[in-house]
Amino acid sequence: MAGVVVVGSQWGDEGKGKVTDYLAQQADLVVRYSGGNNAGHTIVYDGKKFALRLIPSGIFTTGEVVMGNGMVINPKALLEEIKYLNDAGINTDKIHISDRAQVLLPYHIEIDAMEEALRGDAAIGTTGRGIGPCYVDKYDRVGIRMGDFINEERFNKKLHQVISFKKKLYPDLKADADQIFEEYKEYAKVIKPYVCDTGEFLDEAFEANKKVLFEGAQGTMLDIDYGTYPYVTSSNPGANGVSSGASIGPLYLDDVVGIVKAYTTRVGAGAFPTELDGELAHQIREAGHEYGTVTKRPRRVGWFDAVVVNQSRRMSSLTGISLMLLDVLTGIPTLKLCYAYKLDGKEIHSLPACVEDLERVEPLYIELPGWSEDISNVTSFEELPVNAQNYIDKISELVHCPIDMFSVGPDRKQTIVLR
Ligand code: 2SA
Ligand code: MG
Repeated sequence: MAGVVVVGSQWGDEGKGKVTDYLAQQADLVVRYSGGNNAGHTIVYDGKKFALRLIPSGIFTTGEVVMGNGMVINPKALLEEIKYLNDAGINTDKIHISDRAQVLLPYHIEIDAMEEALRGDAAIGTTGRGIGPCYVDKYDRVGIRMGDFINEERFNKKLHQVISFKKKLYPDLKADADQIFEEYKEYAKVIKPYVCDTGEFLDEAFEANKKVLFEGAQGTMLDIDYGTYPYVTSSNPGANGVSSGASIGPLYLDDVVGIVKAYTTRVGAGAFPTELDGELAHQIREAGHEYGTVTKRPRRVGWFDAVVVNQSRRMSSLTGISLMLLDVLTGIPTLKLCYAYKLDGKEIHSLPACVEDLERVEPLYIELPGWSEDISNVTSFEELPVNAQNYIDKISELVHCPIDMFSVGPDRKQTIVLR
């Protein structure tokens, strides 16, 4: 392997942290290329559970990680996370932060809240971490990048410029440039040694035959271009985002592993064709601990949607799938898999572009018998009850992609590799 990508292939929270941690055992470097501290990656390391938001999960394994230019980085949150890791005895000296990454500052968080309130019924249900407004600044070319941030004079100048610009657009904005500068210039001093040209760093790593793992955040259905717009995040979380978000060419990538749950979840608003409610939804939510890592919001749950995962396969060139949380389905007598949608009397196999249409689709299901045996200790595909084997095989067939591994619990030992 040279470059391998791990991507969430539903709406996020598929268990990427766990798979990254597993695959990082064969890697030299782990790279994040999109998003910010809206992500919540849960990893069990040394018997302890850790939740990471910004720092790539590979920190536990390779120790050396990159935060790419495609990210939006809240300096305060980053330093809190570094402290959290150091307090647990994890070394963080080998974090490389792109000098081109956008710096997420308090006014982004303020604007995120203002805009969500203004949207009223059409609120997106953002994580409230300022992610969208920070990307807006990037594309509006008024963002402050890490390279500016660590130079006190430039940071001061750009911060004052952008805040006075923003106050003309948002007259109610309370952000105070002097106050932010005084607080954040201290964070910049601590962050400075980590900042470099990570594009060049990665190129050298590839030249030296290092193995590089790219860790996606969120999931492909939250992709700004091809997700369930406008109920999406503001970046490209799929493998389609790696090249731009890590500043490397697309030919470095050998494999793309799509992480999917054995069912579906979504947090925040937006259409969700296979959504369940009532007792079954409750049962899956509790068995799968389906609450947001960052915001603790209960996640919406539903049946496995092959239309969604197939679209993700297409967008990310998935070479294999890692099927997570299979154990959560134990005890459900009949399992449903959505293989297509019906819209205006026609069977369709991809998501319609307009959210209004996605809200109208009728999911078409096949039903498979479930299993009731405890599967949390199986160590091979063959040890699974035959109904669980059939369920996995059917998913592979419906999404046109081989299954690389499946998981039956949070521990590293509960990940079973098939190929
Ligand atoms: P934002 O804050 O602008 O990125 O929100 C836009 C939409 O993207 C969704 N989103 C997420 N969905 C699932 N998991 C995410 N990460 C956290 C987690 C979320 C949490 O791992 O649990 O703790 O609530 C994540 N981040 C963004 C979000 O719900 C909006 O629909
Ligand atoms: Mg998560």
